[in-house]
Amino acid sequence: MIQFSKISATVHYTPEKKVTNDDLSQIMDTSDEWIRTRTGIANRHIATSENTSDLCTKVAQLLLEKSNTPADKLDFILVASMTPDYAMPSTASLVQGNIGASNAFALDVSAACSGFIYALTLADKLICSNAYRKGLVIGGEVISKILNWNDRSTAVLFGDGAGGVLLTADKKPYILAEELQTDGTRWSALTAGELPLHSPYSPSPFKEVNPYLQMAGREIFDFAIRDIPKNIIATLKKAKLDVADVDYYLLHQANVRIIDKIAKKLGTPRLKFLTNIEKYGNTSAASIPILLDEAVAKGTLILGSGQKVMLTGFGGGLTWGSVLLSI
Ligand code: B82
Repeated sequence: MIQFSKISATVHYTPEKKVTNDDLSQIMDTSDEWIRTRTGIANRHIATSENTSDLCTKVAQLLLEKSNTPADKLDFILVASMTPDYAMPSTASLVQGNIGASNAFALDVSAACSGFIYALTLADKLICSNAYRKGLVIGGEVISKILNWNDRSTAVLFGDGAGGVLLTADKKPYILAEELQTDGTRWSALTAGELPLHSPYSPSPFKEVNPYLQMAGREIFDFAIRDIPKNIIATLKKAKLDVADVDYYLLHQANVRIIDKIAKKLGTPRLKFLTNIEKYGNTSAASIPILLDEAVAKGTLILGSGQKVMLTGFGGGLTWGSVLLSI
């Protein structure tokens, strides 16, 4: 029997500590007005003791509880993150061990803010191959640990959090189309955590590297506005659907101005673009699953309703991509 994949549960989890723009203005030269008008951000959650695997483990446990799924029934766990606990083992391995998913293989997907979209596409293909039936796809980040807290141009933009979905096999397709893209020639516009050579056999002095997140703001802003509408159109074309056929657009929450401009370029009502950047800031790979779960919790999106939903991520790599759902 041919099988397809379906999102059967959504959850999210954020660390308890909330940090407002006013809180940040106490520790750096910034203001609520500056942050809000340029980005749409008012608040973010910052991890004080939990690492990325802790946030992702919480999401995994909540997904199992919500769907009444025993951990040993999972076939795979994919974690999308650019802020893993370790370079090795993967964050997904830590999650697999923590929840006792003894029959699941686990791996991380490294595609920055597009990570959840990349992981969801791979998970869909795993299930559509007929080899696997059930898996978790989680996006989780503790970006606060890679931020330069002395750089007000980046430190105010990001937040910590995690979100995820349970993907299960079904007779009919819920994922209608996917379109993933990468342009590795533009990688230097958005980077974090270079691991430099330092063996006795490499030339000294060793290269000095910036361990923190750095971004060429204008360059990536222009990338988002130019390349994302094209990607959305290409995804729709694959499903033989039009911009107007989509009920809701859930874009990576990088900056509210990016969302305004993409809505305008597509000629779609801005109301169709859900946002929660105000509450969470930019949570990278976690932004789309957090937004998705909040929309489901609010009743804006109803699992099993057939609403058409476009999920679109974009970020470091450069990577970008969309998944079109009949949710
Ligand atoms: S910005 O460069 O400072 N800017 C745009 C010109 C001010 C309005 C800026 C800010 Br502030 C916040 C986000 C971006 C941005 O373009 N972000 C991204 C673009 C593409 C892919 C990912 C991101 C991201 O931040 O995750 C620019």
